[in-house]
Amino acid sequence: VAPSTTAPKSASVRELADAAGVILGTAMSAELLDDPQHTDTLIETFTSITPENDLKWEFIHPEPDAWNFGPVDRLVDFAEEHDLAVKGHALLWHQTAVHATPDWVLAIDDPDELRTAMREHITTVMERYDGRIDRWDVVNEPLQTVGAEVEDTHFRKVLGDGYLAEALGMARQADVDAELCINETTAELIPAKADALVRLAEGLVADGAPLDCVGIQAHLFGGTVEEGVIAGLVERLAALDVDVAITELDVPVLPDAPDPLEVQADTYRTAFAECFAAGCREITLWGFTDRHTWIDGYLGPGRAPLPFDEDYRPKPALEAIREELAWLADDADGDGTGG
Ligand code: 9MR
Repeated sequence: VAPSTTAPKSASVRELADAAGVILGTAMSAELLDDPQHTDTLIETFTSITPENDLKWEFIHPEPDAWNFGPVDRLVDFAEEHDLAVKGHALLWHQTAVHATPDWVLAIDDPDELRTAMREHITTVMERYDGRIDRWDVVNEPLQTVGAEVEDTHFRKVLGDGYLAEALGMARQADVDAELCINETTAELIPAKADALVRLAEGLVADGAPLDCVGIQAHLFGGTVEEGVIAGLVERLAALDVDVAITELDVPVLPDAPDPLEVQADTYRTAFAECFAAGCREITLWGFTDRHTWIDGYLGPGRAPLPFDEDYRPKPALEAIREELAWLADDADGDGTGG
């Protein structure tokens, strides 16, 4: 759809994203579908959802013959009803600190058996949501969380470095139309990891693996992001001819700093401005209300990382997002002049 050149002054954030021709997404769990305050705000603000947890192997396929499709089915139905896109997160994710891959998979040491389990998992999930989930994190966090090496996951231990290309190939066979992504954390915080991510994507593309997109998660733990870092990373990845998106943005505040909400708004503004100027077509936030955020469990309460407060009231960060999208909608001809 060609973006319209002007958005009405009273436009919702969602309308502005549409007018700008970009995807504005949020993560959500199926259990929040029962909270109308949550769904009303979401529908008015976003154009896409990502299941926060319900699609992870551990949840959707906990035993070899047990499938738990209900929560994702509900999310996909909700999305369709409200004309939202859906991003699939994530087909493979193994990290020892996070139990996203079930033990029965981690117990498979035979390469052919593991390939069979991967193929069955990827194919069953992707075929079920064929045409309804248009882009997928095929592999989440292939690199070390803090470090710049390829993470030595169970899949890599058994199958070698080729497991990434193999997984992408299985996904392409399961759904030829879907966009296939890898998704990585802390690359915007650790320069050596940014280099490693670019090298990894470059290698996959050079080997002919079906890689269509790279996600930069952007959990901005420091509360700010150094100017130019997001633009630089997006440009380097986009130069490989893959789509680049911010996929899990949140910005915990530094509670003792002066004007924490203004600093947070500025950080959202920088992330939006740099990502879109450097060629992103999507920014997805990891939730949208401080009432429901993984950051409470990870960094402790009170870090309020999202653009709506605990009572779903818009914060300065939402205004910053609105202004960036309005500017982009006005600049829908893409000449960088705002008109
Ligand atoms: O927000 C998610 C949290 O509720 C889960 O407990 C956790 C483990 O499955 O995953 C969180 O989401 C992560 C995402 O899937 C991948 N990137 C990092 C996110 C924050 O940990």
